[in-house]
Amino acid sequence: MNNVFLKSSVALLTGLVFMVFGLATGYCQSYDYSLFDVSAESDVVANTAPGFQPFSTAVDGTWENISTEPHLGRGPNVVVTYLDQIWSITGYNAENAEVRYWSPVTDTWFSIRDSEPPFGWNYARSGAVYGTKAFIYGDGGGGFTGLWSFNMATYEWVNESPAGSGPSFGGIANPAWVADPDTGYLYLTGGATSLGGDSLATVYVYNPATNTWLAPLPDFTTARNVHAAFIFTNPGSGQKMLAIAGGTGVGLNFLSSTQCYNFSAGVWNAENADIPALPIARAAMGYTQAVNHAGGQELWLVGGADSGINALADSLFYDVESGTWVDGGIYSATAVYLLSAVTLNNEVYKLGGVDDNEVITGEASRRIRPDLPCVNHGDVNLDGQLTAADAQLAFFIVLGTYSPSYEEECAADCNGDGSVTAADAQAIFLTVLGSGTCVDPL
Ligand SMILES: [Ca+2]
Ligand SMILES: [Ca+2]
Repeated sequence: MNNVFLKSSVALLTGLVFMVFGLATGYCQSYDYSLFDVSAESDVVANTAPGFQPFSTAVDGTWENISTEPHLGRGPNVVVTYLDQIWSITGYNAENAEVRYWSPVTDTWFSIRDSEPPFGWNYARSGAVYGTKAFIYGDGGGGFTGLWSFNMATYEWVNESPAGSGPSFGGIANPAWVADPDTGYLYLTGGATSLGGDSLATVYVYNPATNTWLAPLPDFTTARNVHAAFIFTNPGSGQKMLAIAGGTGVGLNFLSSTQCYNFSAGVWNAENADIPALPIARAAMGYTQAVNHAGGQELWLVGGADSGINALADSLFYDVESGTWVDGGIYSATAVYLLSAVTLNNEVYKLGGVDDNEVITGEASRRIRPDLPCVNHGDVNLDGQLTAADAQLAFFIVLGTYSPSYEEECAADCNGDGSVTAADAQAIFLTVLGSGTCVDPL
């Protein structure tokens, strides 16, 4: 790596978050695109931990670029999904603080005019969605304080005033938010008291349905920030778990440990007891969840930095069913940390971040699921039954108003000719009526 300054500076060795703080004063965004030609420098770390499953393009899929986010994106950044689109809500980019969204139908970014937050650009690194709102909490860098939401339906920013007792700090730097789709609760895990401040082991719980801070969870064992958080179900016990992974701890050491909170028992299990440690210590990564073709959960980590503060170009996921970390492949963009990852139509996306030269890059990519059997059965909504709803959904795919997953698209292609047309929708409807059939009957 060429980043002599990073590696030689004692001040910067005080850690990633302090380095981010440095961006506030010494950083300027460059539009010299030659700065982005650093692909040859992308660090690829061999994941060789025992039990680690190596990457195979044929089996595990490939990464491809999507359109670059306008204004070079953001890093750190808050990116969420809403209405079959990817939304870049806020984060660090002193040039432009507009909210943007990306459509998979046209591979196009759209900027929302006059959508800048009242506080402008900031260091928000994570957020969570409930309904139409993306929630973020004060960035710990003084950019803004307290709980804020952006309503993706009305384009309104609101400084929320929840009931209950929330964080004692007006801001928390670099936390990891995660939403529980079952309860709607949003969990604000870890982070630091400020940029460059002490790491936290706290978990605050927000109920967006009632706009209330609920009782916090017990602290986890190792305080950490710029980490990952997930909610998954343990396939053995059937118990719901809150998982945290990686990040930087007190003393700004990079962590490979994981820890899981058992909601049923109300306790944090021992570190690495439920999910084995990461193959390497990693911080400031993107994180998101997806499911495999059998419906098993995947907990994803994308990019980030290793303990030498080298940006990482790889990805990996914890396969909940098999209990192993699996290599997710090298994403097809500049290696970055302080990026975000999201899942849309069950494909994992990597958005934004900063490269080894601390330059933001709006580069974006997604991981294409591997070739699978394409089953043309007409059950487009995959509920096991063939009804008029399947024909309707096929029509929406034809009209471009619904962006299907791989399985859904295969299902909609009733005649199996490789594309979804009105003829397929009609054939599905006729099959429902008993006067037709798809090429792969249910
Ligand atoms: Ca169906
Ligand atoms: Ca067809």
